[in-house]
Amino acid sequence: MKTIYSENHKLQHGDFELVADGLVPVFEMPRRAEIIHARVKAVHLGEILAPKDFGLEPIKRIHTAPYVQFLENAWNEWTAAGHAKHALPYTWAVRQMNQTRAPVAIEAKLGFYSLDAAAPITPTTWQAITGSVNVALTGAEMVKNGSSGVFSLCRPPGHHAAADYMGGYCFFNNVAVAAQYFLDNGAARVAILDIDYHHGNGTQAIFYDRADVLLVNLHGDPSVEYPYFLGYGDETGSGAGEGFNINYPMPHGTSFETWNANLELACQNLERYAPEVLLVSLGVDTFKHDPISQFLLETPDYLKIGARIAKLGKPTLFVMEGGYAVEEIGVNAVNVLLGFEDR
Ligand code: SP5
Ligand code: ZN
Repeated sequence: MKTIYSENHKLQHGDFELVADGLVPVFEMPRRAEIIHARVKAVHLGEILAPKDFGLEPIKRIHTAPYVQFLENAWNEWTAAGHAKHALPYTWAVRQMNQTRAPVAIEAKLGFYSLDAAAPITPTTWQAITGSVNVALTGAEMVKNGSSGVFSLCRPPGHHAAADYMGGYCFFNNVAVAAQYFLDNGAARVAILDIDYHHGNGTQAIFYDRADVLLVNLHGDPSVEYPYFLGYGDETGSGAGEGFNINYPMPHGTSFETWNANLELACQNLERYAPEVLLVSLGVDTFKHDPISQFLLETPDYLKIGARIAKLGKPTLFVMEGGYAVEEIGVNAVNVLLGFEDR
């Protein structure tokens, strides 16, 4: 399997994120992608290619123009407003507040276009996030052209980002942009399987009323787990999209046995939908030693996951999402790919 990778991911390196305990050093760090990259090389997974530049048009098929412009200009506006440290939001437009009138002050825009304070904007965030989308799109183009499986080693991740907000370490929704790319280049039915520990709220929000993308999510129960406000089992899609969103929330402490039973149900739904192409939001924060997560999957389990996905028999684009047990992230993520290839 070929891997798409860009050194540009290193241009996203926040200092702090805001969690329940206050500001803590970022969990989503460059070393994550470097460890995965090293593992891809160590097991000779296949050729490693640099991404092509697809420009902003494919991004704007998913994200609103004001949001893209906000991200492009955020650092300059932030410094022009007299700030020097990395930009984090701290005021949000909740419920009865106006959620349609975009504010002018950069401090306000940060809150307007975010769901939390875990997506720090640094001087070089823009290059890193456009690079990450290009990694996904380059993999998508290769799958479109006939590859049976490609690994887009995206960083930063994307599945928490919606059409017009960032959060959860995500800025652009790489997997959603790639899914739309397939639809814009001849596919009629696309499926996304999201196996990151956290619910892919951004991907769900983007495709919720659409029937051309089946989204299946396996994740921690949102009543007790981030992103908290989306990801329940009764969220099944709306309008034309009714039935095309499937959630499998699971409690803290879920073992591989239980998780795998839900993967089996997820795969049966994918088989019924019969997509032309499958995208996998590949997070390995389901690992039992992940520092921010509460599932109990072990390293060999990831081989079995890859093998089950391969059984679907679809051209497959793997898009890297989360995983914060940094020293083990390479072996765990690449095990999914090795399992897919029956190695
Ligand atoms: C892409 C992805 O996996 N994003 C995850 C964002 C999770 N943000 C919430 C982090 C909560 C951290 N809780 C700290 C517990 C440390 N003991
Ligand atoms: Zn995650």
